[in-house]
Amino acid sequence: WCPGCGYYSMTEGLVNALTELRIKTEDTVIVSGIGCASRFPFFMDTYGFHTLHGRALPVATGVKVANDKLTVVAVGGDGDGFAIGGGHIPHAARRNVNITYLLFDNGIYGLTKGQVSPTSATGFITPTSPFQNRDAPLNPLLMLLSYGASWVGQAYAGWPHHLTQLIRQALEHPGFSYLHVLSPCVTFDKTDRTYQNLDLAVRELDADHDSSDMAAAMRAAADTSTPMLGLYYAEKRETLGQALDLIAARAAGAQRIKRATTRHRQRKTPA
Ligand SMILES: Cc1ncc(C[n+]2csc(CCOP(=O)(O)OP(=O)(O)O)c2C)c(N)n1
Ligand code: SF4
Repeated sequence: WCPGCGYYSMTEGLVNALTELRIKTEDTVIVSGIGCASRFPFFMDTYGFHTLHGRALPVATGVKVANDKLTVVAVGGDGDGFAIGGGHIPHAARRNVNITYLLFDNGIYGLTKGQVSPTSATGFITPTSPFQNRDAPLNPLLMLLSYGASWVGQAYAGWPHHLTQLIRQALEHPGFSYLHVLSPCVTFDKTDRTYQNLDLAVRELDADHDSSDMAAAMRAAADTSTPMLGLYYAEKRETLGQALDLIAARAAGAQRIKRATTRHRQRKTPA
């Protein structure tokens, strides 16, 4: 990673949060797609999986379903998550897979040297948009809220202590937790999402923000003029793991009834 990249704060934040929660390295799996974030699993002293571009979430879902005891963290950039991988987010969210997704939004494709991404600002000039980007950016927070994510928060790489606390809360949440992290790409964006600009733009969510109120969360997410940091929304509901356990128990019960009925019929049938 380039010196000053927001990814360093994220690594430190995740290490600190895992340490504070006493989650063992051997019980942790970091899953990445492709992009600068795909170095993440290599920089952590945990298990890791460097998957295909945009495919961190389905692989992370598989890891969690295979071993529910693991703490599974999917990591990726805005291109990985909202361009090529955009079809996976709604399903991980609505199924409430008990994993944490850390999305590092630098508003650019960093690894491939600075093209526009789905969250780039209109008017942004890059090698692929020399006459300014004309596309409107997506609103990831609003998308995640409407997809049914059970925990949605926003942090900033320039506020490392706040970031650590939000990562910790996201890890503690029993369900799909989505943390959107505003993170400057210091090498390929010298004009828009810089530390200088973000330092002036961001602020904390209002102290009286009610994170159980979906409408309030959506109103805050829709206000893109001032990116607000903190926990937007949280609810507790059945996770994918719990749903699968229930189905397995029902299937086992159905098998027992079927076997008992078959035995009963066999006993009653005259030889
Ligand atoms: C199937 C496929 N298509 C395209 C690419 C090229 N590619 C690699 S990373 C990337 C975008 C990365 O951007 P982002 O996810 O925002 O991460 P960043 O590098 O900015 O952290 C692209 C388009 C690829 N590796 N694989
Ligand atoms: S290219 Fe940008 S996002 Fe990638 S490591 Fe360098 S500063 Fe970070």
